[in-house]
Amino acid sequence: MKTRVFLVAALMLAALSLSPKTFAADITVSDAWARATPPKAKSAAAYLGLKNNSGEADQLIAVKSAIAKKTQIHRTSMENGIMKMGRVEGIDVPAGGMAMLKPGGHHVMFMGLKQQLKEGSHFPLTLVFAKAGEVTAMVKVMKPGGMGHHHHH
Ligand SMILES: [Cu+2]
Repeated sequence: MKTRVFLVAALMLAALSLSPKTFAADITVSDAWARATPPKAKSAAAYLGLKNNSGEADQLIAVKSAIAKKTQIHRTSMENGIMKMGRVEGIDVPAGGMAMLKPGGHHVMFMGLKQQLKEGSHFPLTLVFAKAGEVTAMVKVMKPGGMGHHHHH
């Protein structure tokens, strides 16, 4: 009898672990852009909007790209009037809601750039979500703007 109960439990677990795929959270990426860099820049940042079309909260948990040695999720914040930034574990995307990565807030950080980001070019960026899995977006490289400098700490 014990074996049968165990088997039923195992089947239920199997069904549960399949459900994230069956009911995949649908994430839409909008306006992905990065600022053009000077020829020998070591780092760059990208910004984008995330829309969660599902009824389940999701979270951006990792970012991947081929343009840099390291690609991380960062957040810029003001501390005693000084702009700082650091790595964050993830960004929540509420059910039916949005998350914005924009200058002065969350951004995707490329460290150890392998190539110059030239205005008008595009590169792929893979976003990894806790529930929706991997979503690849094309990032458009825009004119270097007048936004403030990034300071590493
Ligand atoms: Cu950063």
